[in-house]
Amino acid sequence: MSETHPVPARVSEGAVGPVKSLADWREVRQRSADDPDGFWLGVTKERLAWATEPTRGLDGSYHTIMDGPIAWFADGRLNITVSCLDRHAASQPDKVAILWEGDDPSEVKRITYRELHEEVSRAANALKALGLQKGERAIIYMGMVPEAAIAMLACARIGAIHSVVFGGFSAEALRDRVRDCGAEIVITQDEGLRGGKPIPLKAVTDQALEGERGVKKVLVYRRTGNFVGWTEGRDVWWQDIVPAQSADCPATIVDAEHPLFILYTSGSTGKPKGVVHTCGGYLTYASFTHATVFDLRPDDVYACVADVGWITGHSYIVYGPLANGCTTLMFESIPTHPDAGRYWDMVERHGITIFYTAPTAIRALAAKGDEHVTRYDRSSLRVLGTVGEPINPDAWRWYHSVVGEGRCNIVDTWWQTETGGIAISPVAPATPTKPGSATLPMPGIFPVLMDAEGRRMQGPGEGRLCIEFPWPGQARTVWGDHPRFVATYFEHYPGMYFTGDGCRRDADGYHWITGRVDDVINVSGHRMGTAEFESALVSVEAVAEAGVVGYPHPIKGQGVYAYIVLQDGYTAGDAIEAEMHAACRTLIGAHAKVDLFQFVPGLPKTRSGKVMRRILRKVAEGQPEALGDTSTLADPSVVEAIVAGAKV
Ligand code: 7RM
Repeated sequence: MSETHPVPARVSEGAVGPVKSLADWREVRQRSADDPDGFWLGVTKERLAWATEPTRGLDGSYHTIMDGPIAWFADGRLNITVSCLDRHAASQPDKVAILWEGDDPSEVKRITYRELHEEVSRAANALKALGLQKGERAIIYMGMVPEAAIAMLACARIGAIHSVVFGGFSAEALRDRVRDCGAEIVITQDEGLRGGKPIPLKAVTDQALEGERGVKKVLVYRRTGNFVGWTEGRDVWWQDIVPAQSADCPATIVDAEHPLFILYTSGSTGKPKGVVHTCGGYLTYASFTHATVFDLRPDDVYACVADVGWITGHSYIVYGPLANGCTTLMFESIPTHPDAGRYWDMVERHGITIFYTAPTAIRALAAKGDEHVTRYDRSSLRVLGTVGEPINPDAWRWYHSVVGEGRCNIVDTWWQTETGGIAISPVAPATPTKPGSATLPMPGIFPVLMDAEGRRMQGPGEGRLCIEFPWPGQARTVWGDHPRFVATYFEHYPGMYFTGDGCRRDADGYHWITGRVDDVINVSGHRMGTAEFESALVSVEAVAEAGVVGYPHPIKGQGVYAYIVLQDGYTAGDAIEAEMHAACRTLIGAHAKVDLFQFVPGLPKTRSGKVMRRILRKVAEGQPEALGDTSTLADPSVVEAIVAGAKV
């Protein structure tokens, strides 16, 4: 695999970002290695507006992390909305901050930095009026309306901590998160709108909050105007309270390490973790990586079509772009509404220069035919980004040659909710690319591959991806459970952060992410725990046991394969499958759908009763011949039945 694409001239010429060439990349990385404290202090003072500038870089280390979180810039004080709003409202008040495209392409809103600053201030005053205080939590359960970003920033303005819950999550999932973070308030909307279909956000919120006494207020943005249920004394219309507030809200200055947000993410247990990011370090890293990777230029029209419910939306729709004073697009709809040309229609209409999406969307659109792309003018594009899962070389080449006509660099950005921002990625004007490779680490990121014996690997090879040294954007803890944070990320390989991913490094030092090595599956870029599926499935009365694994899926990246053991007296069939689908939808959300069910007489277990997931995976991957050592199985006949009845 030596296919290498040089950086197109149009991308390298006129670069303005912190890293303009490969030589720059080497030099900046070297500085970040030689003096991490000095390097990041320099970056943050240059990029952010501090109320009190920090003099300290990193406090703590991975060796002391069990005693408490690391800290960056600990003696600095700031309010991150000053960096995102006030300074741009002063220096470029009429520049469009948020360019919003509604579900219907004719619905476009342009919110300038001056307007955004005012609207966030009003919303922040409204939150105060509703009783929300510094350090308290607000759940944001919304679709892709500008008010979702405004709500995030309004929380930050008053030092409150937000937790955005993706609008596809069910009432149960929402309730779990409300409880786990102890939210005082939920901010939602009457309904979302996607692909012409209403999403019942308020109705789900009502269901989630039934019997919950902790949530005092529900702030509801009216989007569709359809009828919704109402709890007097608790529910307040956004339109009734926000516009009436003063457009002046002094920013609450907080310590650098004050939490900015909690974002729940799936891991190998059934209970999602509330990953905590803090103000100073997170915004420094989001801003730096956004400017560096995309080589952000003053007149760029930047579009990341993710959802604010995921980390990509936090770092690369809201916080990074606004910190950098750029025009950021918010897209309410789906890539195929009204047809598969929607993205490229937007590129033409808005003159988008940087476009950032997920491999699953690229594959789905490639399958619809090139004419949906080629009928629009894409000459404004300079950088094309992808994130969320490994991109297969064919989809990469389609993105590069059909969408970008070879004129753009592709940035395959590897990162995680926990890393806060892009960690391994090409730098648009600097890095020659190879289809399918996330290429090289960002300044300040020091990846290490570990072999099966827990030894550090040198040179080319494949192993488990760890990162050796802290960086400002990384998660600090799991909300309410620091021991779990330590156990999940820092105990596998002492002295290192363990990512949960496998990775190959080639002779050029390029990184090729091979996927998760833990029990996390990645369906269309949505990260879900197999244990979450299993617990939903066994909630169905007929189901005795469930074993869930991922398998390769041509569009979604991974599909969900569920092995089901029924209770005695039940027979497999459509009725039970329908019940199981309903359980996943109710307990997790609409995006959690099992693709294949296989009814089996039992799960393959060791004599000590541990499910041998490797066997379930191999069969689902269509490689029953590669089962490996099955000598520790309690009942080998189970495996024969599984292989014989395989669905792939
Ligand atoms: C940003 C985000 C994280 C997991 C991560 C990987 C996978 C993300 C890439 C990728 C290969 C990429 N956060 N992943 N980006 N795999 N190449 N460019 O997705 O927390 O939701 O997921 O996603 O497995 O561990 S996330």
